[in-house]
Amino acid sequence: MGSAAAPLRVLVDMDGVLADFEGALLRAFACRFPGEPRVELAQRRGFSVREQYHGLRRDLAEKVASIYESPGFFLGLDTIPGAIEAMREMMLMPDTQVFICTSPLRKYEHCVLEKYKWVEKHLGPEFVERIILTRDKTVVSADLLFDDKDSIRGAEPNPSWEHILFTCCHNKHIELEPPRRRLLSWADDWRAIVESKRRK
Ligand code: U2P
Ligand code: MG
Repeated sequence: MGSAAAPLRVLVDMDGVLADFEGALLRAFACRFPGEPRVELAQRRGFSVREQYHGLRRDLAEKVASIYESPGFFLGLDTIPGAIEAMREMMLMPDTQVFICTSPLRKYEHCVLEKYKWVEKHLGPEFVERIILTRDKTVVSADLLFDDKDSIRGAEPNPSWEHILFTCCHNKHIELEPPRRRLLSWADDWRAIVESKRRK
């Protein structure tokens, strides 16, 4: 008896992968605190912007956090080049389930609503149906997770997905241990990564 291949499930992160969190943050910080030192995108290291600003000068941590906690910040993020086209194409691939998997800030007041609105604005209502909002991505089951965070930890020590590190200013200097893989941008061959996960 022939068995149909199970559909492939792909999780796509939001900030740093679909939405340009880092670019908007730097612009808004420079505008709101023009006299303060800032970290240019080429100097970004480590996932947490807050931590890097804390290292620069302790009180800058609160200042930079106040930017991404402000109303309008998440809704106003630009799209990452090629992201919208890639999501639309991925969604149309046969035997492929696409979900947006994103974590809300602990200070969730504006972030949660605005993440939903951003998805509706840039991708449309069919993608709003596909939002998974969680502080712990390890408990979500899938074949792939495209995410710019270099280390994704949570309650599940062995997540079902393969994490593909999406290159972003803060992670581009990290040398991955094999067999970990990167997607350099949406112009890179994400289709080949998706196809590589299909069960033969
Ligand atoms: O912290 C919750 C989520 O907000 C985004 N974030 C926050 C701080 C930071 O320095 N960088 C950053 O990207 C992330 O959202 P996601 O990538 O899951 O969409 C982070 O998980
Ligand atoms: Mg991210």
